[in-house]
Amino acid sequence: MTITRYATPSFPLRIITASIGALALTLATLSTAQAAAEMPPIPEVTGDVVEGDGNDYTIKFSIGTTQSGAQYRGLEYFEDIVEARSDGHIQVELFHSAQLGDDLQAVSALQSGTLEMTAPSTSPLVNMFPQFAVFDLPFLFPTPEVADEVLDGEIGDSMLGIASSNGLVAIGWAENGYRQLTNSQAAVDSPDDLDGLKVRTMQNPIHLDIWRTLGANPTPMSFAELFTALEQGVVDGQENPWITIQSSRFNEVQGYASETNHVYTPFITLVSERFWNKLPESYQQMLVEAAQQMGDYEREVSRSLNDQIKQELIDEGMQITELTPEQVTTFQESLAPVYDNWRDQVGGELIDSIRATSAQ
Ligand code: TK8
Repeated sequence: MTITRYATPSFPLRIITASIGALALTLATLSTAQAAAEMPPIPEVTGDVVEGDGNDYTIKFSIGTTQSGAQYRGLEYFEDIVEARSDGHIQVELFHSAQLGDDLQAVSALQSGTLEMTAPSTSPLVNMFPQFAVFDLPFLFPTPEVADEVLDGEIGDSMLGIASSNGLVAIGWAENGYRQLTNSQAAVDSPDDLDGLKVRTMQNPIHLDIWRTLGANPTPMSFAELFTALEQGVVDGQENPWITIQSSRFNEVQGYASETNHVYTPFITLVSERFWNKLPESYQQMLVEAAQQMGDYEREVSRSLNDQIKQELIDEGMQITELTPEQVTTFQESLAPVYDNWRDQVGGELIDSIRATSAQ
């Protein structure tokens, strides 16, 4: 299913479109319109028109999250910037909800040159880029500001360099955000409540270790299969940021959530190297700037919506457990073995330098 983005998203137009489609599409469209109404407005495009090489280019940009999330909103800004600053010589086409493949499939499509851009979570890429594992360690980033300092500083820059290999060019960071646990069984406020709970994790060994250590029964799975797996009871629970929980409608099949904030996940903005090498340098530079602006804006959207969305989920009937500081400490202490298991592989110095950033 390809959804064309209208130049000026218009509510009535979307409704007309939806009425020919299925009810599910109507509901998705309505929730898009509602969520969009509360998002910080897409900024004006700044920066000059950039001279290219006279050729026209098309960027297909695919993501795994839905059209009503913060990530897609960021992509709309990216599209505005790139089309305006290339004076229309670069056209950007947006694809959401893993229409062109989940995180791993989209990355391999970049490598083979059949897709130009994607922005996956770092976690499923950890086999390719072991350095990304630092973002999977529990409770390492106490605030979004610490995450920003790491991503936008030397550590983040060096990781973009590392990820610019294997047919990929990494040009920026955005955020998926702090992850919260949801499940269909019962309220969770301590690791004891997790005993045997079947929890879907991202395809990542540290995440598996986290949930095993807490006593749950974790299963790695692509995000694209998750809603169905929850609906059919293949798994009891999953964990994702509030905005993803709402925009993927997980609350329709998950009655309970706990505000664990256990892991902060970035999105990394990737370009196919094959495509990159065709572009004149002026366009390459402009894409880097656009990715930076998209990342700043997307983080603003994601953060400004967090509390609002948590409240909306409560209003829609989800039972949300907020943990006391003591309960958070219990989770942190239970997860100490995960640090013992991974410290050497992830790099003790790296972990310590992030902790030092946090302490400032
Ligand atoms: C979207 C994924 C997703 C991630 C996951 O493509 O798999 O749970 O949090 O948002 O990257």
